[in-house]
Amino acid sequence: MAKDERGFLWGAASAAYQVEGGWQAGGKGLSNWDVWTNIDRVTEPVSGKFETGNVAINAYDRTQYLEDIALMQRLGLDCYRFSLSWSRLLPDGAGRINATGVAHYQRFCDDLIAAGIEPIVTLFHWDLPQALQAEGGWHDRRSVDWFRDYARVAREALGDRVSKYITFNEPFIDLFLMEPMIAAIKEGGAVTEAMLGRQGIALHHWMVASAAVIADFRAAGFQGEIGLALPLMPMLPESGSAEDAASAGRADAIINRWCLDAMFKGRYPDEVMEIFGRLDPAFRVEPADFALMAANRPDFLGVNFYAPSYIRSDAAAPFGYRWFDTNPDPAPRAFNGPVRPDALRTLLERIRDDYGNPPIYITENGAGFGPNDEVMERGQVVDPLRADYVARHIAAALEAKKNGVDLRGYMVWSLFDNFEWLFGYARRFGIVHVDFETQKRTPKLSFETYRAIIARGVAQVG
Ligand code: GCO
Repeated sequence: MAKDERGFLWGAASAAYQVEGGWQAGGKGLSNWDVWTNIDRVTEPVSGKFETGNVAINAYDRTQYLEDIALMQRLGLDCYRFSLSWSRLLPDGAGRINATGVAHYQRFCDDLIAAGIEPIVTLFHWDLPQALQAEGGWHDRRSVDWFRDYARVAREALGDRVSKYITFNEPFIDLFLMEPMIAAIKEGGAVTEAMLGRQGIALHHWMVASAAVIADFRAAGFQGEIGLALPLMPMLPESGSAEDAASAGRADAIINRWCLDAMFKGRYPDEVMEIFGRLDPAFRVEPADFALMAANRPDFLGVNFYAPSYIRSDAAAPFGYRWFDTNPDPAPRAFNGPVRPDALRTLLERIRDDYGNPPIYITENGAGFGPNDEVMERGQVVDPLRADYVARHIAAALEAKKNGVDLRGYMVWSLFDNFEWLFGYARRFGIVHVDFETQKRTPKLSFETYRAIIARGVAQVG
């Protein structure tokens, strides 16, 4: 039961590979990230260190996670978003079900529910069973069926414990940032436009698989809500030039509208069809694929928002623009970009206007800052920049809600410091500090800030 008077859900988000650890515990199979970190050592070139999610923050361990759930209760959370490790449920990717993995997630959900916290499950947050990766992963159209089978196993395992699912987390970031960077690290080269062109095929498979699973869930009588979580970034031209404006439009089509159009309009933007059709002849969209998407609109959109992105035209760069590394904004900068809560409000209002005002959960929002962003003071971790970031983004989101956006909840990224992918443990996003040597948790100032906001509820904005 939501504690907020209008049913608004206050939550926090995480992902299996970033928190669970227990990489070989309880019959779990290997995932692509287990291999990339332990064998290919992909964190070294980026973070300067060999780091893995083998232990992470030990969230697979029940003694540990019960302590963590107690912190969630103290914070006042209504919901906790986490992802399932596919290779924990199906160690070989398909076929044999691992009963220990099933029991783990059942018990974790039961423990959350007993604490009054609703589990929100992400089916795929980037860790694919290695057996499937070796078969070609998401580039193989069979991945649609692999994902459908896995999603069915997950749904049947969790039963009525879970009434909100997210099929995929952040198609664009995983497929266009992480995977190409990892390929470039392994091959010792740079990310090329041809590599990105090929990723379009994988993204198409995600969108088909998502629509297929939504159809499957409904056909099986699932009564809850099922959606996707997208990384949405307002694309701001770096200058007033016509080239930068055109590039920002193109970036918006690829990064934002591609998946939004798929979800809510059952098609892809013309620019996407043109660019990806040209880059790779294997990029094929069957008419039936669009029909499937159109017939299976998600129940909600999960918005992952960190920062807007500045776009600079550059004929030599993939798709003719650079992004992420350009930032003329005078606003302070967090790890993921300039701190611009106004851009969150504008984004939410744009979705309201362009996509028929769908129900929205903010499924991730948070900030990683540099090494000096938080200091230990008398046993407390003081992180004023993150506290301010969270408070201002919530205020902006509630402003949008007041302006008619159908906003149903807010989940902070993240409750705990954790394994930040290629950056290893060097980037901290938690509102709870984790000592990665001892696993000791220490709530930060931002935890207290968020706790006070939750206690006041949505009524705090008009
Ligand atoms: C994401 C990633 C998270 C990151 C977070 C901070 O969904 O973007 O899923 O796993 O940790 O975004 O960069």
